[in-house]
Amino acid sequence: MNLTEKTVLIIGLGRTGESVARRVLAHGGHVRIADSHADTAAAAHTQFDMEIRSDDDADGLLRGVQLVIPSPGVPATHPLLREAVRRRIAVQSEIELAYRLLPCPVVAVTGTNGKSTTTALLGEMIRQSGQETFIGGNLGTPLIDAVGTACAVAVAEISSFQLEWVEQFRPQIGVFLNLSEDHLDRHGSFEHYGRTKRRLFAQQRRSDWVVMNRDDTHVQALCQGLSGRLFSFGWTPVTGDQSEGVWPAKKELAETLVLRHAGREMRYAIDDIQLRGRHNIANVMAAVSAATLWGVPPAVIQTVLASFPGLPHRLELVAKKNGVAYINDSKGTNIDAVVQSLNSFSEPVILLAGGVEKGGDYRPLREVVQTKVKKLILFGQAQRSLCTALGQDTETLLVEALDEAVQAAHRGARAGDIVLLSPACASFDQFQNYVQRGEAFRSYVEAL
Ligand code: UMA
Repeated sequence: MNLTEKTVLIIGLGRTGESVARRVLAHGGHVRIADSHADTAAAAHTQFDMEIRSDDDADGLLRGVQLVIPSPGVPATHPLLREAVRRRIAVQSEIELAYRLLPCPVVAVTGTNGKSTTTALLGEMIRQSGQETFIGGNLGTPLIDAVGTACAVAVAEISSFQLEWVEQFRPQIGVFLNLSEDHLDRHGSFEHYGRTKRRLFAQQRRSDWVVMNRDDTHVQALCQGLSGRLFSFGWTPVTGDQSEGVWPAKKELAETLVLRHAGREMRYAIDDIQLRGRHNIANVMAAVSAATLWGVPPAVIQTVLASFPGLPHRLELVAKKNGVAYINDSKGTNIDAVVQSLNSFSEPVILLAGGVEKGGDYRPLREVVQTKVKKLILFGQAQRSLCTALGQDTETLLVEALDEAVQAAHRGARAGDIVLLSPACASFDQFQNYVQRGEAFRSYVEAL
């Protein structure tokens, strides 16, 4: 892809926008930036010597532009994008541009939950096998930052937002973890959300791999008709002599993973992994599958499994005070993630939830709230709808903000309880992102 002397309009100057701008400039292109919060964006990027304009002057912004790169947070309904499409100006997501500029292959992970953990674990397995490995994407470091590095492979977490404007993006291995309701405010319907995720695999060829969750009926349906070869993971053994796949040797208390591939059967011990919960066993199966297909030696896979500490803001123990464990699961931003997190505990849970709604139905939380949650503390914009959906299922308290929620949880907790921040919502009413929310939780807990 030749960017020399091309004028590129970047919409949104966050992490992605800044990385794209630097890359376009490095390739000899001209950059124009539009942001709906131009002043805030400019203040956050003072080291960035470039004009940042408000996004309301479509004509002026699009004049002479050959390529538009929207940041992931910019919806396809954005007037600038609509106008760019009307004028037949090329629109590409950051991952599409990155893919076209990258000299190395991409391994990509998508799904509703578990993407970051699986990406980090898989990336670490490949890295420890001796290959220079970029690990990033939606995880935090934009994929385009891999361009210009010496990496031999890029392992990337890919969100549905990033898949809205892809054309040629083609991972050699694509992992499809699961699909449940999320981001309906952006995608409009569950069907559209699923179809958008499927775009990750659309350009794959017969030589590529689709690692898929065979227990997830949505994933199964969306994998029909793909060109890549299917390799599946799930809770029950694959049957038939020729069958390939991964499964745990014990169903509930999984202790070993069995992997069958290319006429060989391998076993991996998973008793001592530090990742908590059944959902993480599925993430581990996905990572082990993709690592095997990439050619990582079994001994390396086993070593990484035993030492991987998990990621911050995902069922992260931040403190234990008076026998009460305080767990930061700020990345639990949708309903299914909270169900999975609650199912990881046998102890009574005081659940802290709330924030900005994403258009999902909270009712699937009811059963697990009834059985696991001794007290529900709700904060932020979504507290009323959460209370309407779940308030009758357990003792419920409404507070304004997270700091009050932590203090109320502390007052109501007894030794042996879990205080869990797993909000089921986005963070943007009171925080910049889930990371800032998780850090705030940690500091409120430390101050108790
Ligand atoms: N902006 C506009 N107009 C809009 C929307 C945003 O101008 O309509 C501007 C904002 O004013 C701001 C900038 O765009 O200045 C922010 O861009 P962004 O929201 O795309 O955020 P980035 O900082 O570029 O971060 C993005 C991902 N954010 C989103 O998808 C919302 C990050 O994922 C990702 O880590 C990062 O790129 C690097 O790849 C976050 C996320 O919440 C963690 N992702 C969702 C999720 O995991 O559920 C998909």
